[in-house]
Amino acid sequence: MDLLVQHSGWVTLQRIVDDRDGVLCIMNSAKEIPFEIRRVYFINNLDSCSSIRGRHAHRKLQQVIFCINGSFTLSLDDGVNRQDVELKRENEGVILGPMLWHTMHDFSGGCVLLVAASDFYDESDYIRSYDEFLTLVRKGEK
Ligand code: T46
Repeated sequence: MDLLVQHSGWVTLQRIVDDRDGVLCIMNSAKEIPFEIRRVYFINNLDSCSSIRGRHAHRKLQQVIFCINGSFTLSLDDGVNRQDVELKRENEGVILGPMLWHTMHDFSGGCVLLVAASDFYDESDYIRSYDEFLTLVRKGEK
């Protein structure tokens, strides 16, 4: 599926399957991941498929989000266009660039999210109000 929202795109990791059990995927900083990685975090133990995470945008942070087990739906909104993407392949990630409202939901059983981020955690980089997000997008368009 093409990603039509701004500040996004697909990242495909090399996936190695050999004559042993298991699948090996590799992410290289500033190669497949389009920035230097400063932080990696994961989200697991999602007990309810009706849980909702995200619902924010970042001012400057760049991230790539993967679903390394199970599946979930990623809703993207650049302030003009919206798109829902199902993440279910462990080697296919989605870029979450700055100023992209994102929401994660409809988690399958055993779903595990892995995120590579360009910087350390900084709450002041989060936009957690959708109204503020839209105001900032509209200001940026002028
Ligand atoms: C994002 C999506 C994809 C920290 O203290 N350090 C960290 O590195 C992170 C990621 C979170 N936190 C704290 C901040 C909150 O008190 O953990 C708590 C939960 O964070 P949040 O509500 O932002 O979690 P999600 O799942 O909604 O969002 C996370 C990332 O925080 C966010 O940057 O883009 O995953």
